[in-house]
Formats: sequence, structure tokens, C-alpha cells
Amino acid sequence: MKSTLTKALLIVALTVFWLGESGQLAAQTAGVLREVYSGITGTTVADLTNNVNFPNNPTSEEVLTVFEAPTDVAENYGQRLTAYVVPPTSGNYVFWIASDDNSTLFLSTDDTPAKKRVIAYVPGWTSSREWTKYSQQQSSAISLAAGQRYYIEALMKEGGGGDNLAVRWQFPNATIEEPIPNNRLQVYGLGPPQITQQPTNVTVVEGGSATFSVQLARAFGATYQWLRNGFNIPGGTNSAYTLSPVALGDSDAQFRCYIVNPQGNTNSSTAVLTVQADITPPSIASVANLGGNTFVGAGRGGHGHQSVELFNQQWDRCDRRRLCR
Ligand SMILES: [Ca+2]
Ligand SMILES: [Ca+2]
Repeated sequence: MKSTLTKALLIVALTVFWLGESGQLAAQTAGVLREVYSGITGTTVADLTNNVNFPNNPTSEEVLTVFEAPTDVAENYGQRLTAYVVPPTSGNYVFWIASDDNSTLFLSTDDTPAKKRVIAYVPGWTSSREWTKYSQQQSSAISLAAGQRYYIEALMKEGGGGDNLAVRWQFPNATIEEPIPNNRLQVYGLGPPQITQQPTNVTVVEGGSATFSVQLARAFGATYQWLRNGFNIPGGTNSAYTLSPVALGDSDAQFRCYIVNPQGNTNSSTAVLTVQADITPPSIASVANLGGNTFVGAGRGGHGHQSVELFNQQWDRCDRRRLCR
């Protein structure tokens, strides 16, 4: 009896474990995250890492299926490829990196970037998948455990001419996979949207424009929907939303953004719009006589469309009193 109960509990425990595992696996994406940073000159990796846009503002992001970036695609850019690499067996592995121009390959001793260290690099440039041009392209033998996730990262900087980047590895039994294929890789760094800059309250004079914006730690795969007072704004589907021209009736409206990516969703904080009445009177900046009693004037001062209306009213009065007697 006791043994039957133990067996039943074990089955329940295993089922929960299995469901938990499969749920986790379903949330993972195979491949390599590629972040590209455009418009940076130079051929050294430092030219990339010293750039103001590195690492949080890549020009573009995509998930690659294998550990190889597209070849001969642009000039003056840098890129970062990150992933978890999962060894199928325990033992000593050797890695190589090939690139045009310079590159650096990091491997962590666990699944965090905190413990990454340089294991290989390209001091000049190589042809695509040219693995043995420089001795520095090859790592020493590194002991890895089967089924463990290790954080791996490649940085590359292209100046001009050809450009490529790939990583291969060799198993303990001397088998080489080049580049490291999809089934050994999981995308690192994907998760629910993480807001790094919340929308802020805006105060604007009527007739002006109000912009609310959010910024994400990683914009990859994210879609946006702005809401006004809890209702979706048609077309408000970018990281920033602009209302223009604003009217007095827009005052106190509340704006927030709902953000979704394949890993989850989040709401931004709510920002409030305050609209101030346009009380600055316009002044006459210039008057021109188009012949006869026809005058045109240009106003200066005031704000937005209302100043033009005020000007026209003032001009009408002025016109009737003094010009059209
Ligand atoms: Ca190029
Ligand atoms: Ca090059």
C-alpha cells in the first residue's frame, strides 16, 4: 500500500517536472541573437565597444539559425552575436572564430555574461570560414559539461571591403561542426519587454503637439499599442505617439503603452497631458498692399492656429475702421 502510494506520488512529481521543463523549453528560441550597429568606422573591436550606441542601441536585431552572420553585406558596422551553447557530451571542446575585419570570441564558465572571458580572436581579417589564418583564432581545449548552457558571445567590427563572421567547435571525439548549428544554440537575452524609459507627463499650449514615448532594453520582436484613457488609439503602434494639434479638451487625458513580444507583455506607466490655453496675443509682423483696398498681413507671436485666427479678427477690425472708410 505504502509502495503504491509512493509510486503514485512519484508519477505526479515526474509529470509536474516534465510539464515545467516543456513549458520552459517552449519559451526558448533556438539560434543566435545578432545585433548590428551601423555607421561606425574602424576595424578594431574597440571601435564598436567604445561607440555610444553599444550595447543598448543596435541599429537592427535578428535571430540567426546558426553561429554565422551574413557575408559581405555592408561597410562600417559592428555586430554582436550572443547565445547559449549546449554541449551534447562532456569533455574538452575547441572553438575557432573567423571574421573580416577584427573579432573577439568570449565563452563563459556558466550561463551568465559575468563570467565570460576571451577564448579566441581575429587580429586582422580572414576569408569566410577561414579558420587557421592566425593562431589566435583557435581556443585552448575547454572542459564543458553535457547539457549545460554556456553563454557565448562574438564581437566583430567591419571597416570596408569584405565582411564575415562565423564560429565553429570541435567535440571531444574530434568531430567538427562548422558553423555551430541550430540544435546546439539557444537565444540569450530574450524575455518579456523591459521598459528602460517610461513616458513622462507633457504640458503643451493648445495648438501644439504632445509626444509620449517608451524605450525598451531590447526592442527585438516587440509591438506597441498606445491607449488613451484606457482605449486603444488607432495607429498608435510605434514606440512613440504624437498628438497634434492638441485642443483644450485634450487636457487631463491619460496615455500609456501596452507592449508585447513573443516572451510576454507589459504596460508602461501612465502619463498625463496638460493643455494650456493660448493667451499670448499675436502682433502684426508685416503688411503688404496688393493694390486698391486689398491688404495681406503676417502675424508674429501667439501659438498655433489660434494666433492666426486672432490676427485675422484684429486685422478685420483694423481694416474696417481705418482702411475702408
Ligand atoms: Ca564590407
Ligand atoms: Ca572588411
